[in-house]
Amino acid sequence: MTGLFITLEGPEGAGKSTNRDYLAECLRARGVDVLLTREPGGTPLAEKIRELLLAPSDEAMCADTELLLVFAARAQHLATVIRPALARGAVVLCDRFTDATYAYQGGGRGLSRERIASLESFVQGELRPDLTLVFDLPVEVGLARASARGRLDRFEQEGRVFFDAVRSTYLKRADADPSRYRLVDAAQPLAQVQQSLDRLLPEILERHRG
Ligand code: T5A
Repeated sequence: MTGLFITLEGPEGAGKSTNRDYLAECLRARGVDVLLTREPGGTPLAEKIRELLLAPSDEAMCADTELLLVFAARAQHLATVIRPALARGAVVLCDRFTDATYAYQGGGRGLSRERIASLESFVQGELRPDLTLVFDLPVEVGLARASARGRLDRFEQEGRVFFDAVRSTYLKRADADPSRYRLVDAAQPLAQVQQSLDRLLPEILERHRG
């Protein structure tokens, strides 16, 4: 039995967590076994690494350190949460995964695609998401939503150039592989975003059955 691995991606404040919960509700209402998780994090140890990554600090974190921490958390998350859930046949809904590494450490920090790809193979082997929903919206709209929550984390304190690179990396990746990525216009009101997800449900259920 194998499950279905779905990741939700996009810039800050795109509505990934809100819509991950909505999608989970829709799937559970149809009797599907759903595991909700997130990155960085998803296990107690990986959540500690998340705290290191997100906390603003006086000591600047090197881009390579950031990259290795992201993949260290991912290795733990895959081994103890994601792979077991897929093995029992669940739909895994993961708020961010390796596309975020390409977008933030690649696009944002300027690390090479090859370096990220080699860690991706090392940590994940052949495992890639079956489906990736990219919630796209103008950078300023997402940042306004994220800042409305209060104190900004270490990534949210980055500047416009960083977030433009994050967004354009997501869009390029989605454009390059239409079989895996679905672009969702996340600037619309929430009810309309959720209607877009409703339209994706038959495909998700079909892929899970298939
Ligand atoms: N990171 C992560 C890396 O650098 N490399 C990696 O490999 C990985 C995995 C994680 C940070 O780590 C970085 C990227 C991130 O900076 P995070 O908290 O998981 O941080 O990610 P954020 O994007 O910061 O999470 P947010 O909570 O800000 O964004 P979401 O989840 O996209 O948005 P959500 O659902 O919390 O919504 C934000 C607000 O907007 C409202 C919601 O009600 C909420 O108040 N909202 C809407 N308002 C109007 N219209 C809509 N359509 C709305 N949708 C949501």
